[in-house]
Amino acid sequence: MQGGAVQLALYAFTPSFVSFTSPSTLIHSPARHPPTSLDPTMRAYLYDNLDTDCREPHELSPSVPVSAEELAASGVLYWRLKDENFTEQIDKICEERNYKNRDQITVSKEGLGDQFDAKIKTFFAEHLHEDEEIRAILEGTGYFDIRDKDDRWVRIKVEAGDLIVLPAGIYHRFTLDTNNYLKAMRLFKEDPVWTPLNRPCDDNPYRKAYLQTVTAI
Ligand code: KMT
Repeated sequence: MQGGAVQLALYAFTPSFVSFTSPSTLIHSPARHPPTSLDPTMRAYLYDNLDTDCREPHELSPSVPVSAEELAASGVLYWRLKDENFTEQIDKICEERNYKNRDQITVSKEGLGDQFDAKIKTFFAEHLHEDEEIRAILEGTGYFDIRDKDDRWVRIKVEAGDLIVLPAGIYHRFTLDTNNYLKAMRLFKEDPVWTPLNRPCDDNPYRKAYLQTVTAI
């Protein structure tokens, strides 16, 4: 999976939403390295929209899988790095992409203590951030749900060894699965900005810029 890290390094993420470059363009551009995003073990699929426990898989039957390329068309990047030395790769990525800060979060009753219920609720409320959300999953499992370019919920299963980048301005949410445990490294270009802006915030400039990038694809 070395190519995954290389591709990540090649993909010139820009700190400013104004100069955001379409990830799908880069993924499909003539590459010195073959795209590695077609990881057959990746699990992303359309969400069934049933109003039951969000920690269940919520997969349609039959399932409607969503490929890494389709995710990239929504500006979402996903890598499975587990076959390599994960920590080394993360360090390299941080250096190459200028992610200056990082911390860790353990999303579990034990890890969040009194804040658990409130945090879980906040994470699962549909929201956006004015910055990228970059998460390397260190332990455990969970789900990121993102709105695709057609405003459908896509569920992405994450587990130890995964790295996911959600662009600024995308509506999304996060939940644990029924294992109730996930430990993640959060990576930041600058100081951490946590503010979730709950939907609707369609007039937000980062939202508008994001929509321009996905409609341009
Ligand atoms: C967020 O902002 O939605 C999160 O940080 C989710 C928890 S980290 C896996």
